[in-house]
Order: sequence, then C-alpha cells, then structure tokens
Amino acid sequence: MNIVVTHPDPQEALHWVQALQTLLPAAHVRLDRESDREGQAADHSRVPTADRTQGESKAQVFCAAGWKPPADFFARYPGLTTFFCAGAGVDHLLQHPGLPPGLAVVRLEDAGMGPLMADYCEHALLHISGGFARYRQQQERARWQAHEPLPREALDVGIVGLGVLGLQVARRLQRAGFRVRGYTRTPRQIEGIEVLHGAQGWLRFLSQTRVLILLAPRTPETENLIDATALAALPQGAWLINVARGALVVDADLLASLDAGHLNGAILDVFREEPLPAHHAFWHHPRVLITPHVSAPTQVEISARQVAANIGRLIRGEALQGLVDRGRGY
Ligand code: OXD
Repeated sequence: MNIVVTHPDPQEALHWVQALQTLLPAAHVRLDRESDREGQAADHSRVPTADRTQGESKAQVFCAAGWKPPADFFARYPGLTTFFCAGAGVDHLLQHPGLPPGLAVVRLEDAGMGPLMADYCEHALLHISGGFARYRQQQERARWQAHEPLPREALDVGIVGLGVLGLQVARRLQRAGFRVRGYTRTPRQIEGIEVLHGAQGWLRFLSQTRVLILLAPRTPETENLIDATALAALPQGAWLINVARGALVVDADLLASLDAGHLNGAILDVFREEPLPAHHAFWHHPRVLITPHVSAPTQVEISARQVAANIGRLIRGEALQGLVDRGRGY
C-alpha cells in the first residue's frame, strides 16, 4: 500500500505522514515532492518522498491524503484511486483542473472539528447577545455605558446546512438556550429542529432569522447564495456568521447591507480570497469581526485515524465513509 501526502503547509504535511505511518505500519507513506520542496525548514530526513523513493513505479501509488494538491499532482500519480481530503470541504479539490474523473474523493466527517465549530459559533452568539461589538466601539471613545444583554431566546438562529458539523452546532446552541432553525437543500426531519427547504422555505427561514450561520458546502447552488435579496429578507438588525466558504456571500452586497444599517454586524471566518487581501473593505469595517479561517482547524491525529479506518475499508472492499458525490459537490 502506497500513500502519498500533499499539503501546502510543510509541517502539516509531515504531521500527516507521521500519523498515517504510525497507524498503518505496513504501508509506505511518503511526502509528495512539492510538499517536500516547500518544506525545507522541516526535518524530513527520515520521511521518504516520492522523488527520493527508488524502485517503486508511479502506478503503485494507490491513494493520497492532503489538502490543496499542486497543479501537476494528479498527472504525477496516474495510479491513484482515492484522494482523502484533509478537511470537511472539498470544493477546492473538485475545482482542481487535473482531477481525474474516476478518482474517489473522500472528505473528513467531523474528525474533531464539530466541537470546535460549535465553540466558535457559541462564542460568536455570546458576543452578539452580550453586546461586545458595541462595547468595543464605546471603548474607542472612552465611553462608559451599560446595555441590557439580548435575551438568548430572542436571538433566533438560522443555520444553513445541517450536515455533520451543522447539526453539532445546532444542538450546542439549543443547549445554550438559543432558538435554532435550519435550512437544508432537500427536506429533512430532525427531532427538535424546524427545518425549512425550497424557494418558499428560504424566504420564510430568512425572515425568521436574527443570526444567520452559514455552514453549507460551496457548490454551484450555494455560490453567491447570500446576496442583496437574501440579506434584505433578514429582519432589520440581523447578524451574519460565515464559517463555511467565502464564496457563499456576495461581499459587495454584505457591505452595502451593513452600511445601510440593515444588517447589524458580521462575524466572518472565511473569505473568497485567503488570506484576506490587505485592501479588502472587510478589514476596516467597524461592524465586521474577522478571524483567519480558524473556526475548525483539522485535527491531524483524529483525522488520520478516520483516513486509516477508511483505508482499511478500501482494502476490505467495503463502502467508504465520507465518500463525496462529485455531481452534488459534497
Ligand atoms: C475544511 C476547512 O473544509 O478547514 O475542513 O475549511
């Protein structure tokens, strides 16, 4: 069994190699040469790379694991059958121009990200209900003025996307006392959560949502979903939290809604371009809070266990968990 690891961050790449090799001692786990070249600062001396490993043909490489493979990656591994994505979102992979049509793509399911995502969203909700954005602005003017916190039950939360992560966030916020609704692509019955779908459901969902949380994957259907029309359908004074993908939101429409005073604020963890360019208006907007894509970082050890378990299934000819439906986009 040959496994090649690719990752733009050399330390992460090395971490993945070591974690997979420990879990799968009989496998040959190696770094892709691109990851290795970028990671000259890391100590790779004991980790074989595809370039250094001699006597093994490209065709023997069976599966790959990692994040954002370089442009020529798939051309260099023609024998690849499966790519295990080191994240929950596979949009970047599905847009890779070299992705072979028959390659199985597998995403991480939770793998320790759920509780972190729930922490982030709960924190964001408490930031909103506690009026912290207002206090930040008051501090700039050395102004001492207390405000009543917003009662949690008055902050109806609407979550777009109730997949593995979305559902964990929903349950956590419910436990914390917030009223939670969901919007999903197809009809879903989830105990204790009102779930809306379809065009009519969308507008109803938005009109009842005071804090909109985006947790849906980026697909052709969800790209630009949060545009001027969607924002206008939210009640006056609503908030947006985006922990999904930047491309779900039309940046200019979001800024216009904030400037018009319709939307109260936005807490953004993901952006169309990352890192967010220094000139982007979000950086300096008084009602935008930015975090640098940190809401649910990949937990390498837990994720590698999930990948190793899937490799076991692959070997035994069993169905893989987290297999992406490439037509659907997630
Ligand atoms: C992911 C991410 O998709 O970190 O897991 O964005």
